[in-house]
Amino acid sequence: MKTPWLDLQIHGDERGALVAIETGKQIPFAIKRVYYIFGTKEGVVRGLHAHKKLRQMTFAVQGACDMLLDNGRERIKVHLNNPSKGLRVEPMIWHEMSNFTPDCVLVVVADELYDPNDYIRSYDDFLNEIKKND
Ligand code: T46
Repeated sequence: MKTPWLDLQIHGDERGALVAIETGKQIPFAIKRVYYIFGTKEGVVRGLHAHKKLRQMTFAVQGACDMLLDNGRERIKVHLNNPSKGLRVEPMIWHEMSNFTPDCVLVVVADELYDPNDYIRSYDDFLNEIKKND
């Protein structure tokens, strides 16, 4: 699996840096929701699910964490530590986030509002869905 990175332009000057993300430009979907994860405790693993339909892009705007992406056949572990890089999390990708640094702020943009029914929280169910769609 190729790492689904998105490189963002840094608008930097003597004052510092700014990165913009806009629907239809850097983000290939209309953004309906933004959320951010911070203050994650040491040793915690978050995520542990796949989404049925949701499309997302994640950005470690501060600090670092790891993200495991698993399409049911292959898995890759990606280190997020660069605020000018986004990582795509497409539907039917099992994902787990770990090794959060104490200062990590993970910003996520999504193409849908929050819907608990869109989550597949059992890895066995996820694999069964993948097999069904083969
Ligand atoms: C994902 C990964 C990357 C809401 O009320 N609204 C929201 O939009 C979200 C995302 C969560 N919540 C509530 C539901 C839970 O009571 O916030 C609480 C923590 O959510 P969750 O345990 O799902 O968090 P993570 O870090 O395991 O997963 C999150 C997203 O939920 C998920 O869609 O792909 O980050």
